[in-house]
Amino acid sequence: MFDKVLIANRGEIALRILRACKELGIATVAVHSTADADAMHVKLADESVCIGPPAPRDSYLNIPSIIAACEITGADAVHPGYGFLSENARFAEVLEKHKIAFIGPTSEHIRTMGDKIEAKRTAKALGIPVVPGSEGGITDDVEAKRIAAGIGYPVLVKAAAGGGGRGMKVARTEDDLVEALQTARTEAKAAFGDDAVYLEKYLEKPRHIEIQVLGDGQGDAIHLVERDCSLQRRHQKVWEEGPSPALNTEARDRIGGIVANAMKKLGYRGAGTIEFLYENGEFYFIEMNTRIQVEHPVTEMITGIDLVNEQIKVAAGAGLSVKQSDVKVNGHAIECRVNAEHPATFRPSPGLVSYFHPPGGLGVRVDSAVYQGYRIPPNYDSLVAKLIVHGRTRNECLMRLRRALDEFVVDGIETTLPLFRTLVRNAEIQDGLYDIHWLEKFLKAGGMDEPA
Ligand code: MV4
Repeated sequence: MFDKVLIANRGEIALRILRACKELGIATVAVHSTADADAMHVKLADESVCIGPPAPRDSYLNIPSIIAACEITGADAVHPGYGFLSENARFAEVLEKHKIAFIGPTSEHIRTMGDKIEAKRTAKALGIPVVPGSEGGITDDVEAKRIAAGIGYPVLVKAAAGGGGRGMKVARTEDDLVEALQTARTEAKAAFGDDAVYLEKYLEKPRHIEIQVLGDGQGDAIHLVERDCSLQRRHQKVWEEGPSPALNTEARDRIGGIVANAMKKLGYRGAGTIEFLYENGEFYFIEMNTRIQVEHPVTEMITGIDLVNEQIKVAAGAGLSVKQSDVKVNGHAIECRVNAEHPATFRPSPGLVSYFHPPGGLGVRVDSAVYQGYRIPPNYDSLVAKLIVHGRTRNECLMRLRRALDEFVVDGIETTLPLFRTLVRNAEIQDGLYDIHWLEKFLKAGGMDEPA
């Protein structure tokens, strides 16, 4: 096992990783920017190193500074958390060269899944159902028209280097297509320095369902059922839950089995998420994330498995501590991402948290690095807290979530708590009847507007 882990992240996920390390008896090193000198992860770690100024590219994304922090402190492993360097293949490669363990998959698997065309090709070859589309990149318009005619309109043009929805264009006719290709290529080149694009059948009203996996890197892998992340705004997840209200046991076991087998064949190491669109009873692979995700506690609450603990163990060369037959769905969990934003306009609201009272009680978990008197810096994401609630049934979970949201007090800044108090009382949400467009339509229709 590792002696000392450097946590190359900040905020609640840095605390989450710290906790897993402490339970394993591993010493921790926090790294921080000058804006984060007062951050909770710095206070709780055994050691800390300042790695640069507030701008992420000068600190949390600065590979030489982080490697230097490893050398200075003698850390033998790095946990990248999510965001920042978590899916940077070069970072994983540099660590491999320095004989420092990267708590995540191989740099090769990160690179493959980072290229969306390559990821789709790989998924298909591993027996995972994919969205019908071009077999690879699209280079000329004539070929694009031929492929689109074969798929049938509407089609979606996506950037190979994209993900998270950037550089996507819908084409409903052949005329649209020429323009969509042009715009997508230009945007992809500007955003990612790579103008490769591909085509897919556009699914009109899918749900976003993702399967959690764990692999030991030696040919064993398991799935830990799904999370439904359909409730998003501008490609930012807002509410995640598991199991999905849209799946039955048969569909869950079928797709879970396919995914686990694929990860065994790939020899995948660590935690990963296979993202699907789900429409009319069918699953369509879109992307794979090769990191721990923000919403991982949903899975932890319904399976009882500590995902970060498993990540650390497999990175150290130990096997998984759970078998597929140990994975049982117990009840239901919902996560609300409480952001420092106005609940209707989503305008960021950083600043001093003058009062902070998180909820508690049976089935309530709050993952947060915020404390009373903490000043949320304007330089990073606006996550204040993840409220994760568990119940024996979805109804019990909703009931408990209503209570927990009413108990939660954050003063001094605006938060999205009022949005969740509205959502948890909405009939369609209560019935689990929502797709990937539900939340944006709800907001556009004035769902969060002040009464006149
Ligand atoms: C799609 C799609 C419809 N059809 N692909 C958006 C982010 C990226 N990860 C994939 N995305 C989508 N891909 C096909 N073939 C619709 C979306 C999409 C979406 C997906 C998941 C959650 C929210 C979304 C919001 C808008 C569009």
